[in-house]
Amino acid sequence: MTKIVILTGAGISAESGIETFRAEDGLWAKHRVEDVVTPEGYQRDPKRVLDFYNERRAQAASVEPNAAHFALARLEAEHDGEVVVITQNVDDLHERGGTQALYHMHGALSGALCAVCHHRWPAPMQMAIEDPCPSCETPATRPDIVWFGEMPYEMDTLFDHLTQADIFVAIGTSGNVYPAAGFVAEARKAGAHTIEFNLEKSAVGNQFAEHRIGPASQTVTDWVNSILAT
Ligand code: BJW
Repeated sequence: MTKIVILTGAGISAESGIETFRAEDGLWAKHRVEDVVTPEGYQRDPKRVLDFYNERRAQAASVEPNAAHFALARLEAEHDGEVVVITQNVDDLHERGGTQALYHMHGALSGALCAVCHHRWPAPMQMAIEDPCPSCETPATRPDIVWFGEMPYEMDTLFDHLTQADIFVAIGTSGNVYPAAGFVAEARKAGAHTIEFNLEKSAVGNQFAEHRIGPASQTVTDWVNSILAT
């Protein structure tokens, strides 16, 4: 039975209406990386960081999963083998599309984290720096998101999945951010067939055996249909 491991990035949610990071009009055209996605940026100006994520939380709640999210959920339900989705995205469109075996390696907008005692709780729609931690009561709330210089979540489990993969697929990710950008190399080392879905070849595109160029809603749906037909 074939094990399929799928890495997704911002491109899979783009057709739902969520901005990517590195597009010309993407998030990094409007915000400085060091201001909003680093622990140092949060220390300097926590309100700016909470506002950045409050806006993105509201945006994510206002959109719907697209055909690519639904196709991956159908693959998981109907494929005669294991399907695991690892997402770098912090939105909940995979869950709302029906995917169950899912890892949020960069955290989720739905989570709050205490910067002092590391207690976790569900994030309100609008987070404010005055919000006390429900456990230690310090007003040090932050989103439960992995910033640059922090360790992505569940790495040991993710590497275990990668070493067991028969097929490794990356969808809508630019291949600029590690460790996710290194997953294709891990999967190849383990003997997996590798396929990249993107509008263009990514920064690590040369490492993939196969490319499907085009919008994910179309290319991923076609691929899932072809896998389920065999
Ligand atoms: C479509 C489409 C459509 C559009 N259909 N496709 C030097 C060398 C190597 C590493 C480092 C280095 N210096 C520092 C590092 C480490 C650093 C890093 O990688 N830096 C690089 C910038 C060089 N990484 C870290 O710090 C990470 N932690 C870490 O490494 O810990 C140590 C460790 C050691 C050993 C093992 C393991 C770990 C943490 C990284 C945290 C990333 N955080 C962010 C922000 C937080 C989340 C959030 O707010 O949402 O995560 S940055 C941002 O980039 C976000 C994303 O998840 C991530 C990836 O972006 P993604 O998804 O690829 O989006 P885009 O916009 O870049 O690309 C979209 C793609 O979609 C494009 O290709 C489009 O073409 C495509 N597309 N429409 C198909 N319709």
